[in-house]
Amino acid sequence: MVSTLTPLQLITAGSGALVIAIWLYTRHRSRLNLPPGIRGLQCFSQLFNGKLWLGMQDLNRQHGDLACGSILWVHTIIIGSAKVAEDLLEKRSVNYSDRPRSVMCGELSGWGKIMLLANCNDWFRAHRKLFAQEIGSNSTVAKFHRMIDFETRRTLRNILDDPARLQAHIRKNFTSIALRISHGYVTQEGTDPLVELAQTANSQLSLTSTLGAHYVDIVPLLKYIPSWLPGAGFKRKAKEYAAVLHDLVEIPHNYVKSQLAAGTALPSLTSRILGKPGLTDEVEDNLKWAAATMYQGGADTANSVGYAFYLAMTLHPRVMKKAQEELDSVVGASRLPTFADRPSLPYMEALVTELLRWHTPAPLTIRRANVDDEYNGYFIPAGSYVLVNIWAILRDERTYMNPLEFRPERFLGDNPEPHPGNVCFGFGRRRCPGYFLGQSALWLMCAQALGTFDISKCVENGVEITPEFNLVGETLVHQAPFKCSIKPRSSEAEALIRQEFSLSE
Ligand code: HEM
Ligand SMILES: *[C@@H]1O[C@H](CO)[C@@H](O)[C@H](O)[C@H]1NC(C)=O
Ligand SMILES: *[C@@H]1O[C@H](CO)[C@@H](O)[C@H](O)[C@H]1NC(C)=O
Ligand SMILES: CC(=O)N[C@H]1CO[C@H](CO)[C@@H](O)[C@@H]1O
Repeated sequence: MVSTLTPLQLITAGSGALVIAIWLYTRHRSRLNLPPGIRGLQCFSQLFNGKLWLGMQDLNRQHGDLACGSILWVHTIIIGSAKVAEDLLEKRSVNYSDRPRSVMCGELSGWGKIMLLANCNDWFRAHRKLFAQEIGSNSTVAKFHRMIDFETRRTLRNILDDPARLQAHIRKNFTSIALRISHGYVTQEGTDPLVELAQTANSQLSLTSTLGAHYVDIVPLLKYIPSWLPGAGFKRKAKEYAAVLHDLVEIPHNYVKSQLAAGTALPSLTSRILGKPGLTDEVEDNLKWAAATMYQGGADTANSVGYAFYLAMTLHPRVMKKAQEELDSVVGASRLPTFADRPSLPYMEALVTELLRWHTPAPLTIRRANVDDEYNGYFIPAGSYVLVNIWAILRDERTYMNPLEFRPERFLGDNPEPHPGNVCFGFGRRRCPGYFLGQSALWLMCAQALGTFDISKCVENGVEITPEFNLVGETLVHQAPFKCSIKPRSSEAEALIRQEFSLSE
């Protein structure tokens, strides 16, 4: 029978079958119940009208905690509550732990080897494991307490001497802590080349990873166009970014190698693994990228919160005084608070907790749905982007009373509100691996700052300046630069900051 069909008939029959198959498939899909929401250009303009997290919050308010939208033509699921985020990203984490394909950042600029952008493969697991061994719990972080203390004092001294450069000092400090742990590198006084490098790399990461900012992320085939063509500027940019990333990975790694050869290496993640017998190229490559991730990842998030702390204190003198009263009664004025005081300072603890709720350095996290899934009767197609609005969850009136207020008391007493830690560091198997380190380092920085400084609004020409809460940036955000006054609380406090403190006991 078949042999009697002409080629034309065959083609006609074949395309007829294809049309039917597509029709059946789309009919099946459109019957599946997508979450409520909007799509197309309307969605795009709502989402990208200013700050992405604000547009997303509007969408969730209109359509519920599981809404759907699209970023250009990629189907996007938008999550606006901790419950839905936990149900999907934690309980079903096998299927929601990959990141979307990122051509500009991950492939062309080379960032795909950094844990933040890697998919959940062996490479990723090896990195998570290195992080977990090094800083994955309170007890592993405890061995760094003295170093954190040392570095924090250095920062306070710098802030005291030059308060106008507050943001730079804080950035330098957290980068210094991370570099000590990852590479045993002690930053120089003043401008340090590795701190500058991390800063440059981080701003490039933020630029390239912004959703929808590069056509090549939407049309991956564009990555093959030659770089000399007009319109291929992104390829030349990517090359420039890749060179910076190469330095970020290689320079500190080679530094440790030369220190090891000279017998002067300080203990660190890198020196520990490099010193092991039987090191393979594969392990070394893994180590190099994991250590760079630690130094780069630690640099920008914690310092963003540290800088916001000074804004919170400037705007909320009542909270600052209350924390200082607690410090004065528990620690006294003759020494700086240390980690040993932490359990006896509940108000200080609540203050840092509130800081993590009030200011989120990473307002969103983004994943990719690996497989078709269903949640509460709604269909989630494989390949969708899954965005969680961390920022909105932490200021949701259903969870936090008067969420815009900075009020540490919400975490004290018999009926405390939920700790933001389960949200602000992300979810499931991708939860921030700097969770313990970040919280410890922040706590000490806040406690020592309040032990020694009065932070207040600054007065210029007789006019008091009230700074504003204003997040700037895309994937990683910071408070916009603001002015405040930072003065030692007393000459005794100033002497404490200037006191010699040696790293060895
Ligand atoms: C207080 C400060 C910090 C906050 C609020 C924070 C927050 C976050 C968030 C929300 C994520 C995304 C998680 C997700 O996708 O669910 C993340 C990922 C990450 N953070 Fe942090 N972080 C902080 C400090 C740190 C520090 C100190 C380090 C490094 C030492 C670090 C390294 C990383 C890395 C490497 C990732 C990528 C993890 C992955 O994709 O699997 N973070 N962080
Ligand atoms: C993940 O997806 C697979 C394949 O669809 C499914 O069998 C499995 O139940 C899912 N796992 C979870 C935890 O949802
Ligand atoms: C880690 O230490 C902090 C501060 O002392 C404490 O609040 C927290 O519960 C500890 N976390 C774990 C998992 O032990
Ligand atoms: C730990 C550390 O490096 N502290 C730094 C904090 O910031 C100041 C100002 O940039 C640095 O000079 C300190 O060295």
